[in-house]
Amino acid sequence: MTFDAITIRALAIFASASIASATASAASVSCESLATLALTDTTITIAATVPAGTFDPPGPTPPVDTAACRVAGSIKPTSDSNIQFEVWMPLSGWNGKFLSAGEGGYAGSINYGGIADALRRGYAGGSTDTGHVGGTADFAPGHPEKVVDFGWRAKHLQAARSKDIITAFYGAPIQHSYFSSCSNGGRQALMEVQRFPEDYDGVLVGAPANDWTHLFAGFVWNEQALFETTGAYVSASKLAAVQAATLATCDALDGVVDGVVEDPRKCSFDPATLACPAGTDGASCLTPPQITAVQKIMAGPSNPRTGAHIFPGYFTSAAGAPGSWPLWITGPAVPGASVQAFFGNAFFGRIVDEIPAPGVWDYTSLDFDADIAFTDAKEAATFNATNPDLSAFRQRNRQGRIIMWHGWEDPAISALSSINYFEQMANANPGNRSFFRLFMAPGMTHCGGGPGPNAFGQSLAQARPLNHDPENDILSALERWVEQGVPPERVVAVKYVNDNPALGILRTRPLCAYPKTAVYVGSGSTDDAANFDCRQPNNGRND
Ligand SMILES: [Ca+2]
Repeated sequence: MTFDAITIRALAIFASASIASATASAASVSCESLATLALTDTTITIAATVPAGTFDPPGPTPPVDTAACRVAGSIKPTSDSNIQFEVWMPLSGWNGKFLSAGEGGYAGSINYGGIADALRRGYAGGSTDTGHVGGTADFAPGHPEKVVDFGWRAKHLQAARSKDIITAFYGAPIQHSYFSSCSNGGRQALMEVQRFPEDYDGVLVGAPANDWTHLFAGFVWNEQALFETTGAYVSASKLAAVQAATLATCDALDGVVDGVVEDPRKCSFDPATLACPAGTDGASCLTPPQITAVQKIMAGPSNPRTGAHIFPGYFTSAAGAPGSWPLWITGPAVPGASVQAFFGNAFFGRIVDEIPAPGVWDYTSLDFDADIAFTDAKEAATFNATNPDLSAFRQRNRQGRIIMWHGWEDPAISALSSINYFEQMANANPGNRSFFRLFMAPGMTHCGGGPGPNAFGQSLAQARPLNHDPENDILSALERWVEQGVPPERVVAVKYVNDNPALGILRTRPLCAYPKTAVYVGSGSTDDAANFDCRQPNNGRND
């Protein structure tokens, strides 16, 4: 045993956590020796040193550029389970911490991009396929245990085994564990907090799909709105007109004409103002069935018998942007082709109704009364992470901290869903401001993108290069909150020219801890975050 290793062991036992964190940065055993680690229900399949730049993940993800020990394994909590997971540990410069990635959509593959991001920040990083292969719901019919693995079990077991492996490799305790992800990954983060409050010290929750059954009902609601009535489909050119008309009505309400609506709840845009002259059609006007379709999408689904709202609708100030409504909501001019319709049809067809063959389920069959009740009774306990009682996470030995963020113009998961959950949580958790904060991003679409400032370190790809400043990097802000007790009041977001960091910064703007919003102070450039304050809205809660 080297002097360094002895020092590490001694510090782990006797010294403060912060000193150990700074010192325990190198391995205490060989990477390859981890192949024989005995872990519950787990088989280690790979334990190998990976030199920087030599592992090229499938798809567009670039090679992992940090030298690391790669451990892969399979966890089988049931006879039908096969949860593949990986944990990668930097060979040098470990920051003493674990950062789990999440997996978007229907998951089904290891998130190597998220692992690479964690390694670049000095973390041990991990991910799981959540128990099935491929980003569809094809795994589900006849495999209820695999559905549970995807719903919540895999992420917990991945966290537990990853911690076991990291501790064995470095021979030192993990100082802090974090989770950062978006969309289904945001749902995973809230699920972990609600079911397994000891798994993470801090979670970064992006645009969560946490009200899963109702969100997916909304996907089919939009499909019906666009395709059940002849001529209701809304083309991309018409959506560009909807966006322009929305901005003409509402852009200036926040005091700055910048193509972004700071709080779209204050914008009352009526698509009927774009009506084509009676009996005509055109590229930038709406026919009566199209007006009805846009109104339905803006309203969101409701129960036809009781009128009860099922899920919030969508805003329109970025409706024409390429990655916005045309991708997620309207899609090509056939049913089942938008991203929402793909996800919605697969959920109700393959998971709820367990139809053995894909593509059979009829989207027109969904009834927003009995079918939603049936779906909730069968699936909500597995998929929904909507429990507002976070007292176990808030009151754990080391108080847990949550930062949630959401793009106001999200075309996949309505931003109002996160606000609804935040308000429910606030009512259920007195003192919530001490452990849970929400940051809304005006003009941002799903997990990034859109006309608003949309890069604030929510993933390393959406951070300023090599910048780990908690003032403009939201993961660093979470670390500072957990480790130093400094709550985040604002995080400066960047809008790059054409969303390309290589082309330079167009604008910076603070994202404010909800319900505060960014207000222009009245002098200086409106492209500079320094000229904005975070202020309480006149009618907002003052906490
Ligand atoms: Ca504006």
